[in-house]
Amino acid sequence: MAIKNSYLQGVLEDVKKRNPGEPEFLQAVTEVLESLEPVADKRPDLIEAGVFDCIVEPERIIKFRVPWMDDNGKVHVNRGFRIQFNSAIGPYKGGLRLHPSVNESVIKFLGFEQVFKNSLTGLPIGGGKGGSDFDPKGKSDNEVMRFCQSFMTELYRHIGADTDVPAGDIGVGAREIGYLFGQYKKITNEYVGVLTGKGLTYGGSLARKEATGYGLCYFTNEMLADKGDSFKGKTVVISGSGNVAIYATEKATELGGKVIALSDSNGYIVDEDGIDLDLVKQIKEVERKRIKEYVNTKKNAKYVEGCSGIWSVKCDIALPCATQNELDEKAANELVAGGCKLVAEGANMPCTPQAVDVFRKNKILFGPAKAANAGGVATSALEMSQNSMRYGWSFEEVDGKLQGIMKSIFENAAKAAKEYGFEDDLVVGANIAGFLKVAETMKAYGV
Ligand code: NDP
Ligand code: 2IT
Repeated sequence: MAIKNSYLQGVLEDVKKRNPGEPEFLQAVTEVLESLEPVADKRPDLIEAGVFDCIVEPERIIKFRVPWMDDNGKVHVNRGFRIQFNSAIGPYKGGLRLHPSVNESVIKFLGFEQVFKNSLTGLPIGGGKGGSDFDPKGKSDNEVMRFCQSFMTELYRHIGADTDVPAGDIGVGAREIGYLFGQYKKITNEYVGVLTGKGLTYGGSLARKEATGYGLCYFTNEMLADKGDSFKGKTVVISGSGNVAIYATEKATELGGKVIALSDSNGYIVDEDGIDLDLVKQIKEVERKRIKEYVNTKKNAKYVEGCSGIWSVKCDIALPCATQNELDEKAANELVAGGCKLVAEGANMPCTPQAVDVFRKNKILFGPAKAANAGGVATSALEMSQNSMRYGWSFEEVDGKLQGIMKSIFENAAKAAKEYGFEDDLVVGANIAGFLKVAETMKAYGV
């Protein structure tokens, strides 16, 4: 889809000029602007108010040095980021990623996507993202603790329960959130909901750990139900084996699907009997080992080196839950050839634009990340609500709200797609529905 609207073409040209060498950010902006073309055509008032120009520029970029000492007394220096992208509809909200591939482009693309995703949840949260090029793999608990403490020693001055509320993402789970929250509390002498994904003994919400994976399956279930279908009897392939992949596997199985493959960045496992999730949790959550360990216990399963091959495994439903651009055109064609009927994104931007084109051409049902994986941040917003009330809901209450939120995200995205002449195109629908709430608010505030 090339942009024809000359105004939007100009906005995109400016973004390209201003952000050279940032391919992930440009990819995310291009996709959103392409799908906002019908809005730009219909709403000259938003153009006049400068909304399109403002929405592609982060409100604030914070970049800082993170020095820390390893167990041998050697000093290391990483780079930290927090990008406060848009606070029109609520405090900046979004995860922190710890991975060696983190740079400004990656955090900017994630922050930009977060603005629209958070709007889709219907809850009062703006968009932000942060992280560092620190690699937690192979580090001791003490090294991770020292890194997190150093990271928070700078970050604390920029965040706050009503200002900016970080959470987890790749490489950041309960352990890291614990160290980060402990340091925040120590520095500020305040016990407030400044992070989400917290442990259950210090203000965390029940069901937050499960929320992204569960939400992805609730969303997928809505896509299927809309076509008179369900998870029952479907074969499912899920990439990754982290937080999102594990709880997507749990819910897909509960809903009647059979998950037969999982991966990590080294390779993938196939278990035609259906993945033994207790074993995966033991390997990944408890022992923090590689997914290939699975075949040491499960002799009927196989392990294949290289993670991209997972998309050649025949399935009805594919849920990419690892990282950006992990599913390209070749992989999309393999999925189509294998009879796959639905792809929904648990990771952020896991499918390349060329892969999405393949799905469109072959009428594969496609659930974009902003809508399909919004359950995690939605439940983070529910954690913020509970912290403000100094109260906690039961697992069932939170899970019930999550189900309602995923259903309404699906309905709103489907409705917007239809209204703007792109029926069944949830990419266009999610982008338009997410954009409009933020755009109307930005217009209301004036320049
Ligand atoms: P985890 O760190 O728990 O797990 C990440 C998984 O993805 C691991 O299996 C990891 O393998 C794999 N992975 C990471 N980077 C790469 C890479 N470059 N190539 C191949 N595999 C890779 O992270 P999450 O499960 O939390 O996050 C997964 C995705 O979901 C991310 O895109 C994240 O942004 C998105 N997301 C997360 C939410 C959350 O609440 N946690 C909410 C919404 C979206 P390895 O161990 O080998 O690195
Ligand atoms: O990409 C995402 O939505 C997340 N990593 C979750 C963010 C959050 O604030 O819970």
